[in-house]
Amino acid sequence: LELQIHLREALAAGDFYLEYQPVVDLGSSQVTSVEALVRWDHDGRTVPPEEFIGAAEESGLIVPLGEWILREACQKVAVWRISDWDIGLSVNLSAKQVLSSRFVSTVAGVLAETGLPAEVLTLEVDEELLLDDGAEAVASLSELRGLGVQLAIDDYGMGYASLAHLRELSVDAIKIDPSFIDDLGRDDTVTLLTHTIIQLGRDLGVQVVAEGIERPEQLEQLRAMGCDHGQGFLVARPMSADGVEALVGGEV
Ligand code: G
Ligand code: G
Ligand code: MN
Ligand code: NA
Repeated sequence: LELQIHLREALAAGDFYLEYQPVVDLGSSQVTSVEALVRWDHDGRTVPPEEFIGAAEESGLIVPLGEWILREACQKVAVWRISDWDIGLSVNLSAKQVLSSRFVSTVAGVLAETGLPAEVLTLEVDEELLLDDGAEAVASLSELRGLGVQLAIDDYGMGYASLAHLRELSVDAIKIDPSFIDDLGRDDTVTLLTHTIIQLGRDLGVQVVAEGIERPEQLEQLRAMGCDHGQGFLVARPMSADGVEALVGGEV
């Protein structure tokens, strides 16, 4: 409960900030998009989202916090795009946000306000969201997709009935869970499953992003398997907006 009070105060005080993790095209090694990740410095340390997203969901604060995250990230990427940098943006959503009654109008409003084209924004949802409140969530997400927003399934492959989810919700991308990438080349079954997910994405015309790339062999293997995009500490860590600008240097 104390945490929830601190979170509310932090939002009011503007104490949250965003980092951006670059996502690269594995063919060209170019940065094609960034994933926005929320951060909170509190009591002299950076509190990981795992420690506060849950509390924000329970208290309902995730709705205004999520709106702040979306607006902040869209504003930043809209500025980059004005400088002629063709970059996409991914934002993570929690179920509570998607199920809030004003979710669709909030996203549409933020896009209109920031001038960010809908196609530039990818909303990431995990498979859990499609379980409990599936129908309602799918309706809202599909409405946004109708406006041109892209959808991605995050942490793909870890959910119950991962294949069925691709039938329930039309998506533009799947992000392979880091646990698969971690065992890539070490565990034959995992390697085969990863290859199968990449092939599935290709057959469905869905982009495939491998997450949690930490070792050069993983990168090589994913390239050889024809995986479209990659993300991970080996490629680039989550960093400040200034860090992203410095990384891509001349491009901006
Ligand atoms: O950035 P990091 O690895 O610490 O993220 C840990 C977890 O927190 C991940 O599951 C990630 O999706 C989640 N997360 C990070 N930023 C956000 C955010 O802006 N909104 C939501 N809902 N989850 C986030
Ligand atoms: O659940 P989601 O995929 O949104 O989680 C994103 C989080 O994963 C990021 O906040 C980031 O801190 C973390 N992350 C990104 N790349 C790597 C990596 O290569 N290794 C590990 N352990 N975590 C990573
Ligand atoms: Mn994510
Ligand atoms: Na996520």
